[in-house]
Amino acid sequence: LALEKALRRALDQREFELHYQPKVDVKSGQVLGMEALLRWRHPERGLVPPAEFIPLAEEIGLIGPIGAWVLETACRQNRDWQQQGLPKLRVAVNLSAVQFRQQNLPEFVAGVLKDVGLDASCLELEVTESVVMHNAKEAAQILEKLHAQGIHISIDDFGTGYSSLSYLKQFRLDTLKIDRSFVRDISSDADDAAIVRSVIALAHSLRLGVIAEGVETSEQLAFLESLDCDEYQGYLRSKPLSVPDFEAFLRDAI
Ligand code: G
Ligand code: G
Ligand code: NA
Ligand code: MN
Repeated sequence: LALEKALRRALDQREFELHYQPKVDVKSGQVLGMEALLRWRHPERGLVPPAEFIPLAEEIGLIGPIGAWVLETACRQNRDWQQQGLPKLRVAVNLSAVQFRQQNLPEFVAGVLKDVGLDASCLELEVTESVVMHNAKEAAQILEKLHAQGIHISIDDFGTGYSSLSYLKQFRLDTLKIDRSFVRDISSDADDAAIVRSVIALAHSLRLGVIAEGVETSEQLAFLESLDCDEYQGYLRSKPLSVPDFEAFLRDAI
């Protein structure tokens, strides 16, 4: 209950912040974009990771305003970086199940892009398989409306949900994100290597991009390159960084 009270106050008290982790081209090492990751700077508990408060936020109906704040903040930050002369990158925002089903999501996102003045092509939305699988018909319509604006759509944690592959051809998608649990032992575990190889082939034959998460070693990266993976994200290049640290990272990277 104390946590619930604190969470209700957090937006007003400006206790949320976004950290950013780069998405990198496997072959060239070029930074192509970044994922915005929500953090709660709690006055006593310190930096609280999203897994510890997003389920509660959904339960008590706070995910709407929090999600709106995340989307607006990430879009505004990206526009600011572009105005500062940094390269035009795409920012990825995570959507939970409740947010994805909120009334008029496509119209809401369009309004934010317009207000902020950010190209739709500079926004990516990450949703998990279970989010889109639940009521696939409705999900297909939402994704179509988002995609029609030029927004990129990624399937997060690909391979970990209970889903049928048939949704891949029903939905307007751009990228599959291979979950980091498959990447961890990729260079030593033949089964993980086979799964990752298959997901990359599947993505490419459906003309989708593919990004590997949780890349921590140059050995993993070399293996992913040999499998023709397009992009990667992970501690090898950078952990998620605060705004000033990510800015310094970007200036150094370009
Ligand atoms: O940042 P971290 O690596 O701890 O993220 C843990 C989980 O929290 C990830 O699954 C990520 O998708 C989710 N997450 C991070 N930021 C957000 C956000 O702004 N909104 C939602 N719905 N989930 C987020
Ligand atoms: O949305 P998703 O659940 O995939 O969120 C990404 C999570 O993975 C975040 O919590 C982020 O901090 C974490 N992460 C990002 N890169 C790495 C990495 O290289 N190794 C590990 N263990 N975690 C990572
Ligand atoms: Na994500
Ligand atoms: Mn993920």
